[in-house]
Parts: sequence; C-alpha cells; structure tokens
Amino acid sequence: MKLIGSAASPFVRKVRVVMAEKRLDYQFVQENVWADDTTIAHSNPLGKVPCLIMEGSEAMFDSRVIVEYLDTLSPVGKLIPSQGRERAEVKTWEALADGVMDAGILWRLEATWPKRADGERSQAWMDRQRGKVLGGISAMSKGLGDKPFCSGIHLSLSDIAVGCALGWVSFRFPEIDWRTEFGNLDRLHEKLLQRPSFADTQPA
Ligand code: GSF
Repeated sequence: MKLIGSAASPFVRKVRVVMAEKRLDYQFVQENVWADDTTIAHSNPLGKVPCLIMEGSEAMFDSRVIVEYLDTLSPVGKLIPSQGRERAEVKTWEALADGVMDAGILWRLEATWPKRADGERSQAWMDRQRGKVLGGISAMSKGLGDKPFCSGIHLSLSDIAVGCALGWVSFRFPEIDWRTEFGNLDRLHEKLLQRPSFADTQPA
C-alpha cells in the first residue's frame, strides 16, 4: 500500500498512527497538495490527503474511511469496536477530533492562504472557527474526565484521533495553551507520545 500525504497533516498522521499500531507496512509518499503542480487530483478528485493507494492501484479516501478499512486488515490491536454503542462512541470521538482539525484548518487558511488578499480575510469567520476549536478541546477534556482513555479501557481510535488533533493544535496554534487548562488532556497526550506510533509521526 502507498499512503499519499504530508508530515504536517493531522488527518494523515491519524492514518500513520493506525498503520503503526496495526503493524501494517506501507510506503509514505509525500505530496504538497497546495503546490500548483500537485498531481493529487489523479488519485483523489477532491485534491486532499490522506489518500491510500491499494494494491491494484485503486485509491481510497478520506481518513475515516481509510482507518476503518485498516482496522479490518489485521486482528492486531482492534481500534474500532465492531458494533453497537461502543462503536458509535468511538466514531463520535473521531468526529469531534476531526471537527477540531477541520475548523482549525479553515481558520488557518482564512488567516494565511496566500491566494486570498488581506482585504478578503474575514475576522468573523476566523472567530467562528476558533470557537469550534476551543469548544471542541473543552468537550474532549469533559468527555475524558479522569478516565485513562477516551472510551473503553484500552487504546482506541478515539485516543488516536484526539491525540492527533491536540498535537496539531500545538503545532499550528502554539498560543492555545490547552495543556495548562486541561491537565487530563495533557496526561493523555504525554501517554500517547510514549508510543512509537505517536513519537515517530510528530507534525513537521
Ligand atoms: C480531510 C482531509 C484534509 O482536509 C479526511 O481525510 O479526513 N475529511 C478529510 N486534508 C487537507 C490536508 S490537512 O490540512 O490535513 C488537504 O488535503 N487539503 C487540501 C485542500 O485543497 O483542501
């Protein structure tokens, strides 16, 4: 399998962490989807990464679809419960983490995308997305409480998605000091960083 992505993308990191936790082999193909000469649309018509190229060269996207598929490939370390409330709970945690990343990306693009002129940037829009990032992190802290993991008693996709979102927020918005405000998220994040899957995929 080939994974097309970038080292900065939190969605790509989610897939890379899952690959590592599942002990799956893949080739990481780095692609800058913001470059004018990007060829990502040959694989993903939406022009986004992560995109997984399977044996037989079929393409799969987006990160939620990819991680769900990867979890079926090996019985090692099941990350998504197979049914019922437990499954819905994990998927909801993932939606929360992805939502924080989506809002953070929209905020950042509004502020920095070079093809938008300064007069075209909307502060109200940035504030709206910032509110989702901060509200999402606060909800993560509330949901985690004093439990060792976000859902269940083992590592799951919930923790992976939350860890990727938090790591990316620190990478792109170092001024958001979630570590001091939410000690429980800091503890979870530090625990995740002990795992090679997280340590080897820090955003760069
Ligand atoms: C989001 C992927 C995404 O926004 C998923 O895979 O889960 N729902 C999708 N990828 C960004 C890179 S990043 O900032 O993580 C991307 O490829 N953006 C390019 C664009 O044109 O929006």
